[in-house]
Amino acid sequence: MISSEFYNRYFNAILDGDRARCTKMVQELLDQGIEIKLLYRQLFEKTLYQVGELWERNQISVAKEHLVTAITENLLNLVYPRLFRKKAVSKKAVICCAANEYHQVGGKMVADIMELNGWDTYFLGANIPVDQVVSYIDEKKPDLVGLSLSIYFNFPSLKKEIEAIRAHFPDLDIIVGGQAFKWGKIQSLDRFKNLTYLSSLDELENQTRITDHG
Ligand code: B12
Repeated sequence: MISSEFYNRYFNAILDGDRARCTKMVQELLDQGIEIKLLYRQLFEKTLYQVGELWERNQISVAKEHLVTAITENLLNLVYPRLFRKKAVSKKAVICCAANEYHQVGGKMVADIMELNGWDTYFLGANIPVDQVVSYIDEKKPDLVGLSLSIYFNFPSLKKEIEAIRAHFPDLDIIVGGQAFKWGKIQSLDRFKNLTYLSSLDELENQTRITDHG
């Protein structure tokens, strides 16, 4: 649990653009052995959601919002050495955002949490053209594809992407998630088989944890 006092100090530092201070604070939490999921939800995600609200109300500039995101993406790299300590499960996942979707931090967290659970992940980032995703899947032959969507008006792109993946890989498991689903699963996805909407990193972990290492 991250205390509100710690959070407030961190939030002020990141709004102030103080990357060195934020790095020190996150390193402190990592040295104390904080659970990564908790760090992601209670520090990084909470900060970005709060920044989104401030931005929406015109209380911070676009420049500050960009800076906070850039610092957060940088801080995610501090977690990197912790990601590969788990026993491998011989499973591969390709994670990315739909075409025209530029919000990539959530997808990166998804890839990291799966990596922590032993998966080999390939995180392609934001705004990937559909044909590129399909050919990358063909190259890597993953066990699962994860698609992140933040903006509801990008839903047609997501659907197109799922249709293209399905056309080439009819049985491949697909998971979807992100803020575009905050009112729940989107009904028109029901027609796709082997497609699961996961509402949180906890659900992701439960679904993708492999107990049989054989
Ligand atoms: C940073 C940011 C941007 C950056 C993104 C840069 C980057 N490198 O990612 C930039 C500047 C590009 C951007 C652009 C826009 N943005 Co913006 N942005 C944000 C902000 C502040 C933070 C996003 C973020 O990283 N959140 C933190 C992550 C960790 O949260 P998350 O994505 O929800 O992910 C978590 C879960 O959802 C889940 N998850 C996510 N994906 C997946 C996938 C799977 C498979 C699973 C299992 C789980 C899962 O796991 C994560 C961890 O818990 C948000 C505010 C907010 N509430 O998030 C607005 C926000 C998302 N943006 C918004 C808007 C409106 C826009 C623009 C339309 C603005 C504009 N007029 O241009 C454009 C759209 C661009 C596009 N086409 O995509 C709105 C969206 C409203 C809506 N729901 O439609 C928000 C909510 C701001 C607001 N309060 O209004 N944005």
